[in-house]
Amino acid sequence: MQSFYTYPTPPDPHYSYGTAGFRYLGDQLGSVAFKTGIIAALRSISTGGKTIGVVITASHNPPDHNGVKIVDPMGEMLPQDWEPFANQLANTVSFAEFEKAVNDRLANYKDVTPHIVIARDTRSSGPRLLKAVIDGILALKGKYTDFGKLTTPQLHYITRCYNDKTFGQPSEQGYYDKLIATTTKILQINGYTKLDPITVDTANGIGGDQLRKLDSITDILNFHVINGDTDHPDRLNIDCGADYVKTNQKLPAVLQKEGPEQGHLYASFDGDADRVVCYYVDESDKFRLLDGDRIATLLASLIGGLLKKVPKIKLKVGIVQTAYANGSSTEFIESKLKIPVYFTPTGVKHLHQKALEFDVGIYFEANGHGTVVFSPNYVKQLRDYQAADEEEKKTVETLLLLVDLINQAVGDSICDLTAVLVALKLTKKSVYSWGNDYKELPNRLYKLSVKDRFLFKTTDAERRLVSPKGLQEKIDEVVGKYEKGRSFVRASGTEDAVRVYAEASGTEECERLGKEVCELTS
Ligand code: 16G
Repeated sequence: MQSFYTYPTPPDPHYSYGTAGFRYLGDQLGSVAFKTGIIAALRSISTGGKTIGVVITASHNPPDHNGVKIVDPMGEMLPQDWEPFANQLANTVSFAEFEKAVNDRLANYKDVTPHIVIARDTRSSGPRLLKAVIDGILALKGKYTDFGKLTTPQLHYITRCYNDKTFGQPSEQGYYDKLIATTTKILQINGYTKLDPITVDTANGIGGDQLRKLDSITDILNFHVINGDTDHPDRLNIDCGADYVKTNQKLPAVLQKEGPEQGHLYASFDGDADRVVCYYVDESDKFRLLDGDRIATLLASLIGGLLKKVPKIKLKVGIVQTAYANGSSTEFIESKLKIPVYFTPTGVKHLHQKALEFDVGIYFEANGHGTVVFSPNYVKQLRDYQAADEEEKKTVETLLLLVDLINQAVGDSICDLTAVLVALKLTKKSVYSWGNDYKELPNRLYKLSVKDRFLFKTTDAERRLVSPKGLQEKIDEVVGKYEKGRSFVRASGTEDAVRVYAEASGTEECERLGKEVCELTS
C-alpha cells in the first residue's frame, strides 16, 4: 500500500461520495481515484470475488472536471451503506489512518482475489486517474481489466455480464451484438427493416465514437452524429449535450446556427452517454423538448399497448418520477395511461430501486436519466404464455425482446434512444403526435448560492423542506397564490448550490412564483 504516498491527500479534505460517485476538478482527484481503486477491490472481496466496475467520468460537467464511480456486480450503483466507508477512506490524510481503515475492513472478509473492470470517458485527465485507480487495485493484490474508453452504461453492462452469464458477452462488441440482434428481431417480426433517421448531438463525448462504431457494423440503426468531436476533449459538453439542451430549453449551438429541419427528430446525449433527451422544431419553428418525462410516457404507451393485447397476462406496471417531473406528465400517466406514479428523491439509485418493485418499472428523471426494468415474473409469464394466434405470438415476442433491448443495469442513452425509435415505429406515432400527448406546464429551475446548502433538508421525495425551520410554510403560502402552482427547494447533490424549481399554469406566473421562492430561500 506504499503507493499511498504517490497520491497525497490534500490537507483538510472534504470528499463526499455523492449521487454520481466522487466528482471534482480532475487535478484534485488523484488520491480519491487511488482510494476508489481500493474501495472497489474491497467491495469485490466483500462479495466473494465478484467483478466490480469503476467508471472515470464527470458526465455532463465541464471538461476539466472528472469523477470516479463504482459499479456493483449486477450493474447497479454502489450500495448506500458503503458510502460512509468510501467517504471515510477518501478523507484519510495520514498513512496510519488510511492503513487502519483498510485493514479493519479487510478483517471482515475472507482472502479472495478481487477483480475490477474499468472504463473512462474522453477527458484529458482520464489516463492519469486510470493509473491511480489501477495502483489502488494493485495495492490490494487485485486483478483488473481496462476497457479503455466506453460509455458509462457500457461499463455497467460489462460488469453485469461478468457476474451474470445470461446477460451477454462481457465486451464492447458483446454490447453491440446484443443491441443489434435484438433491434433487428423486433423490427423483423413487426414487418420493418430499419429505424427512422435521427440526428444525435453526442456532446463531443464518447457516445459519438460509439454511435459511429455501431453505424459501421449495422444498417438498421440510422444515427447521424453531430457534436461528435472527441479529438478535442476541451470541447466536451460545451454549448451542446443533454444538460445544455434541457437546462436552457434550446437547441445545441451548432443547430441554432445552421438551422434545424422542421419535424425532424433530434436527440442529445451527455458526456458519458447515460442520459438522453429528444426534441424537434414544430411547424411554427418552435423548439419542442421531449425530455425524460416524455420518454417515460412513450415507452409506457408502447408497453401498455402491447400488454393490452394479451389481457390474460397480469403484471404490475409502475412509473417512477422525481419532483422535477412536469405536473402535466404525471397527470397524463395517471389519467390517460392509467398507470400509478411513484416519487423518489433525485438520483438514479433511488429511482432504480423503486422501479424494481414492479414487473415493469419505468423510471426517468426529467433530465433524461432512466430505463425500464422487467421482473423475473414478467419474463416467466410471457415465456409460459400459450399464444392463441400469430398476432398474440408477435406481441409476446416483442414484449420479451424489450427486456434485451433496454439496458436492465442502468439508464443508457444508446439503448433508450433505440427503444424510443422502436416505440415510435411500433405505435406508428409521429414526432408531432408524441409532442402533443400533453402540454407541459411552464417551469423554471434556479440555482442559488447559499452559505450552507446542508441546512436544506427535505422529506416526501424532496418535495418538502423540514429545515430551515418555517421556510416550507412560507413557500406553501406563496405557491397557494398560483393556479397549478408547485415549487420545491433542495440542496444539489453534485454542486455547492441549492436548486429551486417552480411550475405554474402560465409562463409569467411561473416566473413570478420562482422569483418569490428564490427570494424566500436566499
Ligand atoms: C446526478 C445523478 C442524476 C441526478 C443529478 C442531480 C446519477 C447517475 N446521476 O447527476 O440522476 O439527476 O445528479 O443533480 O445518479 P443535483 O443533485 O446537482 O441536482
